[in-house]
Amino acid sequence: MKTCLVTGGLGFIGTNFIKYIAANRKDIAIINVDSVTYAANPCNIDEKTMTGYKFYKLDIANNDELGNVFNENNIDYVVNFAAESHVDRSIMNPAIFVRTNIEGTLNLLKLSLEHKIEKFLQISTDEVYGSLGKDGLFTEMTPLSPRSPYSASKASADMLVMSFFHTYGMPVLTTRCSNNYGQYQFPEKLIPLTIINALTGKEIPLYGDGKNIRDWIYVDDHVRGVLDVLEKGRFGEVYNIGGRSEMQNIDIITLILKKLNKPLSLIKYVKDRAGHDRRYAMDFSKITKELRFNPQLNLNDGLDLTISWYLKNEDWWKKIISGDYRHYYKTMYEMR
Ligand code: NAD
Ligand code: TDX
Repeated sequence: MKTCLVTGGLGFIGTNFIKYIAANRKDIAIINVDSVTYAANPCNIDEKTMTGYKFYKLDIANNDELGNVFNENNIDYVVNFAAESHVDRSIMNPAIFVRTNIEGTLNLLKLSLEHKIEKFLQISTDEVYGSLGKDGLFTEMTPLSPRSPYSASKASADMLVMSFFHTYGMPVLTTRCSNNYGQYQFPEKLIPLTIINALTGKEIPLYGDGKNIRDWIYVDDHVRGVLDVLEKGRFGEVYNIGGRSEMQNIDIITLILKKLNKPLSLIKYVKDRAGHDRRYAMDFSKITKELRFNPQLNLNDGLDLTISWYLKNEDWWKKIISGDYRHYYKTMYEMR
């Protein structure tokens, strides 16, 4: 039996990772550390269905509190999902991104080193590579060139992680993934925002000319890739994970509206995001060759599953749009 400390396990991808482990790896017990920000949902995880599960509500940047978690448990693996994750918010308030994404990661690294954990996996993003033009793909060799406060904080964390490998010989791994979508995603991100606005008859703000491109991956595929890297990855290596599903924002919104049988007149072109990265696209041949990873779901089928989840789980998102965190559902366009 291994014990895995997952941070940010009440957020979108962390939730899906924990559920995947619970369903597929009876030999891994989960300790979930999450400070429960607006992006978390304590109802996501049903503790009764999980063997050996423990939850701690705390900030990963808090040395004493996180230190207690390491002292109280025999931790084998650390997987760091916890982050401030929304680019628009980083433009308005970068300081919290530095605190959680950089200082929090450093704290986690120091404690992991002190407690000689077996593996440390940092969950990073394609955004650390910057922005692509019409052609080309990001490889693991692409120089880091972050352009938003969010991606700068994630790139800094990645470099700290690598520094612990080179300086202290710590057993670290890094994954960098493209844009995720699927169940449990907070509706500040493009796909759930589009679905929920369409269902509630609200305008869908489309930034700039709407032709920015993202490479979409269904969250189940991402978490499978994360587990592959945790179990079989080589220390000190970075693994790109992508969906092989590039699409312009205007096209993805149009597709969702058509699937929901809603009018395209809901789309509202608005002022562009500052420093808006034009295109992300991943070369993930390394993880495919080394670990035999490939995404299984195409974008069309993944969107069908996602839409049907949001249709079936109205309670989940209605609590967000009308509850304590409703002001976070206001799009950044409405806030600026
Ligand atoms: P999310 O915003 O949905 O969830 C983040 C979680 O971290 C929340 O539960 C929040 O409460 C928790 N958290 C925030 N600050 C914390 C702190 N100081 N201490 C403890 N917990 C804290 O994010 P997500 O979309 O699930 O992303 C998870 C990770 O994956 C992030 O590191 C992100 O950079 C990375 N990533 C996300 C995407 C994507 O498309 N969403 C793509 C690639 C990489
Ligand atoms: O209202 C919107 N209108 C719009 O046109 C929103 C919220 C977004 N957009 C555009 C901006 C992007 O080009 O849609 C695209 C996707 O935007 P987001 O959902 O905000 O994601 P992005 O900025 O691409 O970053 C995401 O993927 C990489 C995650 O938020 C990051 O955590 C991850 O690292």
